[in-house]
Amino acid sequence: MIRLKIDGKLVVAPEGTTILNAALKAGIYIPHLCYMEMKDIGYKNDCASCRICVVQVKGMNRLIPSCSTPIKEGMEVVTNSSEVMHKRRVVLELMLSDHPKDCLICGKNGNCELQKLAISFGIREMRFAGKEGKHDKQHSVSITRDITKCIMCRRCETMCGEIQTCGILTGVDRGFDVIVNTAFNKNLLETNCTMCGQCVAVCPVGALYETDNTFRLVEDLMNPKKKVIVQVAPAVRVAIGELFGIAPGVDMTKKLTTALKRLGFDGVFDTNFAADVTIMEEATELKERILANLKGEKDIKLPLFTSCCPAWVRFVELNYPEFKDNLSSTKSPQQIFGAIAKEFWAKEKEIDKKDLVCVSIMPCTAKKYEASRGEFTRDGVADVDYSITTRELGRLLKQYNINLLEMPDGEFDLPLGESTGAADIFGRTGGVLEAAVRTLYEWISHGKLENLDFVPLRGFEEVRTSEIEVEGIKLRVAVAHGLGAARKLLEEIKAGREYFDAVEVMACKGGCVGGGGQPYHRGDFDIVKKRAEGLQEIDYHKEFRESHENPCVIDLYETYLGKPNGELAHRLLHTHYIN
Ligand code: HC1
Ligand code: SF4
Repeated sequence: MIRLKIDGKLVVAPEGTTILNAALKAGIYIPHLCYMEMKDIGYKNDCASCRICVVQVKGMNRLIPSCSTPIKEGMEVVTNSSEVMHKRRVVLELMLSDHPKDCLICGKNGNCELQKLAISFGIREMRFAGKEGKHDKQHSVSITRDITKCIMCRRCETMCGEIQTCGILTGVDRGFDVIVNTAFNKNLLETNCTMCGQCVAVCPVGALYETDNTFRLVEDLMNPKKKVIVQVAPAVRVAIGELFGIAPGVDMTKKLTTALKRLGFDGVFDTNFAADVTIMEEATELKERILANLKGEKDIKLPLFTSCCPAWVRFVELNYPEFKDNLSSTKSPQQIFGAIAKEFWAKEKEIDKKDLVCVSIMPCTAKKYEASRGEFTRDGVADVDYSITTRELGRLLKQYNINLLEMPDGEFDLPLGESTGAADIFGRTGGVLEAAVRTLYEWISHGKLENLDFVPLRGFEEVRTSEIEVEGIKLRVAVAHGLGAARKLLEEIKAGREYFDAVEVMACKGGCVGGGGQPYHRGDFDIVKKRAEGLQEIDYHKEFRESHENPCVIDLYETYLGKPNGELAHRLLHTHYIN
């Protein structure tokens, strides 16, 4: 352990700790901007580019960045001398000198870390005349880039390059024009970007944010010719409360359903219903492939990869096309919901599907892209018209003066609002596979599973593997979260060093609870973990915890769909992949 003094206070911290972390641990706040670290997922951005965190160290004749300087025995650090304060202010003023001043209409207005610093330093004048950048705003269906706002903190570059291993964003140009950009300033959609939105999740300013669909939704809600229905993803319910001051992980389902009805939706449904349907289809696919493989049939594509995460699907399509037939052909719950709503529910209610608007609320930016994919359109009508993120929904509720906390408890509408605990855990890493295994086990054994908790599939190790035995068949399964972890796993499988029957991948760390459209966690991964625990609690308390026990799903198959993966089910609920 190292002993040092920070602002006169004795601090003891392990060797290798930075001054910034030692100070923060000791309750001494040093403002910082570019630095971000999430130990649980191996994310560390300490390029020391912003210099907001400078401090004075006795015996050194210059100020040093506390985020990248390790502590030393006997060090004496001052974090708040007038010299430090003056330098920090100048650094901030220089940063602001070439930063656009359109805060009122910025995508991060109210959430911007630079804005917060400017407020706390009381900046009122621009003393330095900088030159604003030359780049235009660039829209994609999922993410908008306003790169003149880039402050070169490089958090997005670290996230995209080191955690997601996509390497889409990198520092380019010089002087006032320096920014993090795509190669040749290409639109994200023209690159191998997966739309995961993890760069958005860490961007401290308005350089990266979700492409907003709330205006479109308001227009649809006030159009008397339209019926507008909504589905809510599993991970949203344990995070939306954060936007109203509630702790992460608290289940807001009941209040949320009332709030959505007050917004004016004609039907308030649950993506979880469709997640249960996904399991009916995906477990069928998995069972068919495993049994065919055991019979020695040729060219059976195993492992089966889950395909409900659109960023993961795009990652495979663009980087590993040789694995595209390993992806389950079952559509994601978002898309299955849309298909059932437009084909089944609309007919039941005698609504022309052209007049039905299906909106999804997702923790994810890639879901916007998924909804827009051509494969999910029939007769010129999209299954899901568009998706809005948890953050967008929070903004919308506030605009409508709907305080989520004051809402009386409500329920989802039936039948597309009924769900099992297996569907809730879709929103955390490992949950889709656990849900599939619960059903698969009972289908193969024709018995009742005593213990529904497949604990080895849980947790936050980047790759988790397990062996499950059913009726003498040994199944080897794996879970990965984060695209870098997925890449490692794919390389092992490709090289023949690993074999699995089924693999779940979610592009975001922690699964959808850590999605790019969730309330900002500001580098605190415990928030993501608490949301995952919240979903687990919901699962524990559900009346049914296996997808094939969902009474409304059973009814849908009996009265409409027929057999899982049968003719109609296949036509409506399955898809194919490009490349
Ligand atoms: Fe997800 Fe899924 S779990 S992908 O993480 O399979 O976004 O929450 O809605 O579609 O159900 C996201 C979450 C979500 C789908 C489901
Ligand atoms: Fe990289 Fe994901 Fe951002 Fe695309 S959305 S640039 S893949 S982090």
